[in-house]
Amino acid sequence: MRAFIAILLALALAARSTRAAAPPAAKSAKEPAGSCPSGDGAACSDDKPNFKGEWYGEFFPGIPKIKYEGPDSTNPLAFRYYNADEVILGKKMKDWFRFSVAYWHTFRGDGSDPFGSATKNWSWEDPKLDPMQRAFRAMHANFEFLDKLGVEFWCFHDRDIAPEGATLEETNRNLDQVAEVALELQKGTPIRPLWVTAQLFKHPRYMHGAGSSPNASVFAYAAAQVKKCMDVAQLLGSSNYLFWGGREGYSSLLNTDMGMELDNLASFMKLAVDYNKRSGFKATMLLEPKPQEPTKHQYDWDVATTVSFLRKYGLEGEFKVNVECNHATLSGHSCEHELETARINGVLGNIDANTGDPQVGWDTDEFLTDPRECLLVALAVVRNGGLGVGGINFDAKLRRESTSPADLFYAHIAGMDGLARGLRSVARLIEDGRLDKLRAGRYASWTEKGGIGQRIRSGKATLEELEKWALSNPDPIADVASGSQELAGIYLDMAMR
Ligand code: XLS
Ligand code: NI
Ligand code: NI
Repeated sequence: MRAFIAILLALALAARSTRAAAPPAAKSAKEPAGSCPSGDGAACSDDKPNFKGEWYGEFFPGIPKIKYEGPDSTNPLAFRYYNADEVILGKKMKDWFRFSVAYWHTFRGDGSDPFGSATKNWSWEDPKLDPMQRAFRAMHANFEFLDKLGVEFWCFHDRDIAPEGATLEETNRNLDQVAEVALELQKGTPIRPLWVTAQLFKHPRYMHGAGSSPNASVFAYAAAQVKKCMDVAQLLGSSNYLFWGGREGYSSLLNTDMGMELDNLASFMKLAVDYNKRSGFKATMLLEPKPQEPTKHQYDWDVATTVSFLRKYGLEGEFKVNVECNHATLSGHSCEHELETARINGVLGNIDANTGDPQVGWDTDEFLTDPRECLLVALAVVRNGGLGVGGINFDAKLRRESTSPADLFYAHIAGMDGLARGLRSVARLIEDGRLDKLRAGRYASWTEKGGIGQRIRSGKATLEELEKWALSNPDPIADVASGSQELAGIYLDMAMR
């Protein structure tokens, strides 16, 4: 009877969640029966072994492991371009990208916005359960999702995985308990966190910032939170530790001592860098620039500003940057610009792959799927020789109106396929070679043997010498060639398929 009810529930859920595009429903009664959405966990308790008394069933019933089926596939629950183990430009696709799922958007995002409440009824967020039970369930859902999607990394804030308690001690205990579940679930799998970060922006204590707070006790509390978060990240084997300056910025300069706030923020970073070394964590430290939102001005405005901050405070070499495409456009740049700025400064460490909406002026965190943008992001990754221990995190969420569990799969498949398609285009572009040639050709006078360009680049030329050179040579106008930007565009277009 129990099993029968569970099957009915699963079927009802599968039907409700697949109205739009119909993924295959659970095939037989022998398969794990389903998602048991509403605290009726007991009904499913026979389906899979319990972990520490916690029930879990299948959160995505009817969704198979996502496979590569090639560009002609008409199955929306398959990859058309992403083929994890296929070697492109000397490296497996999965190693070029090191895709990662953002825990906060995918498992804790409820669709609420300033004008409306939650729209998603995820089975792991059953309101009848207490916050810790929900936290355990969400973690199980995460591992099922990663396994089915074929993704080996995930990113999280400490407060995404475990709720705050009444005291810091209790909060830390909550975090330890959920981390223990994650540790258990990752055993025997390649799944690890890509980066971990402390959420230093939601609680009202951080309303004026954390590391840049005008209040020293808030700084100290935030430092304690970072230490604990780094310990958890180390326990789970995260390769990177990230800072995004949620509220590190200001709303008005009238009441802000910007110099002091920046000095303090740098001390905050130094404490973390020091602990990273002493604790043996040895993660790659990342800083994620963003120009505004939630504050009017965020201190890590863009990559160039962030690099200048790091240099001013002697932190160069200690941090890389995490470029988020939607943040790039908010700062008035293209994602391509931010990636290139990071690359030429030797600090491109990770990418939060997402995009904004051309008509909406904030961080809408949409999945990046535009073929041209995807090509440019993939090109930046290839030019950088990969992302090392970094990767591509989907800091992106479903639209508020997308409420089916299957939508989480469609969104990630589209994001992964978009970049995979971009990478395939990059391979064609490089093989064709004409774009590289066009670009290099524009700088030929700098590399010409014995030419004035080489002399200048050697750093030995003087103004007097150059004056003499200019007086004894014809006007360079005869040498100034076309930039052929339109032709460059055609080469790019030809590679895009
Ligand atoms: C917000 C940021 C945030 C960071 C992690 O805009 O993108 O999600 O990636 O704190
Ligand atoms: Ni981000
Ligand atoms: Ni963002």
